[in-house]
Amino acid sequence: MPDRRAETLLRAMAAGSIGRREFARRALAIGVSATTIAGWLAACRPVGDGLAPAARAARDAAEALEPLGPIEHRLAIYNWSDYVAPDTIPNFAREFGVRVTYDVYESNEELLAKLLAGARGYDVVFPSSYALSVLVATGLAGSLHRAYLTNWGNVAPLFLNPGFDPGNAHSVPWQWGITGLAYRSDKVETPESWGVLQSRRYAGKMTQLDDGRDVIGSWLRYRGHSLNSRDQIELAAAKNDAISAKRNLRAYLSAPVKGQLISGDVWIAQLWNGDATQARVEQPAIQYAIPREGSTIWADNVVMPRSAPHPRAAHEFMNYILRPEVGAAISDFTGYGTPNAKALARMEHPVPYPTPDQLRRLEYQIDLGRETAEWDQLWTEIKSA
Ligand code: N2P
Repeated sequence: MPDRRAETLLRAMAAGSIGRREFARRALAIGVSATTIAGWLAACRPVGDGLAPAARAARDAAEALEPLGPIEHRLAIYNWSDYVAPDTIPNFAREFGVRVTYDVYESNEELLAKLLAGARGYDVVFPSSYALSVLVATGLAGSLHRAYLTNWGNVAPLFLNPGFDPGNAHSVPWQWGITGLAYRSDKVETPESWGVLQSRRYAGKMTQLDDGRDVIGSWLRYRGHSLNSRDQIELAAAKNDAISAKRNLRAYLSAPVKGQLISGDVWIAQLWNGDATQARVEQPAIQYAIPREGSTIWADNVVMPRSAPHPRAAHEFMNYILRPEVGAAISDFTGYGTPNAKALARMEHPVPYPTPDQLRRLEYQIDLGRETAEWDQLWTEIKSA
């Protein structure tokens, strides 16, 4: 259940005394996760900006028909760290005569906090599916003009029309990946199970992601449950497991753990597969395993905030990254999977889509609705234990 402050915010939104965006901004400020906010916004109709779905679809379609002006001379990008090839941006800047600024973040919460606080300067951002749901529900995601995305046909059908953005009205698929364990094969045996994090054997040399969904999800899978569980008993067990692993962990750390894996300060890290691949370039002993109990598969997206100051440049950028050779270079560098079928065919180190057998062990994180407040509470308790 939401705590008292969250309850007050929910009531205020339901009564109409604060808007959905203000609600999301304040909820994030008191520590409610993006997943939970997405769930609450979805549960509290009317959706989005107060418009009925049909009216919103009509507005989006009208917006999308309005032609954009000529390309602006600037583009402001806000992306996860280490999530683009080194030459992607300089090549775009040179070819299109655009000056690009590039800022980075480490989590969906960081991205949402910035946009919900009213930052208006960004032209393209890269939310995961549940963070995109928040941007759409709060009216912060701009509508895309498909007419300018002439390379749209390169997207593999599997990534089209996702449940979190019907018709891809607001998003272009960017990269997909998996959450598993990166490890130093010169220091430890292949970690076959999430249980390795609970063993004292490598105490102080292990990390988990700084991400409640991934941490609690790993411990749910460990006991054979769905990583989208809403079951009180399963969640309580996951919390206990997470806390018993915590005494062995050096930190909760996301992409920046790469440096510590390379230096040997960390031997086993819960990490996203592409970041592990990047680390392996510098330290060949770094390998990657999906624990036998299973894990997460996820997809991130390119989105233009509605307030983007340079919408034409944003569209040209999206169209540019959809080129086969550009998409291939991005995924060859990031180590992630490309949703671009034509790019996949050109990659030097393609990440194949998981086999049906692997897919049986992988789950997409779904929106947990109102129940995810419980998850936030658990994550707070784990972190402060
Ligand atoms: C960036 C990896 C981001 C993936 N280094 C998490 N969705």
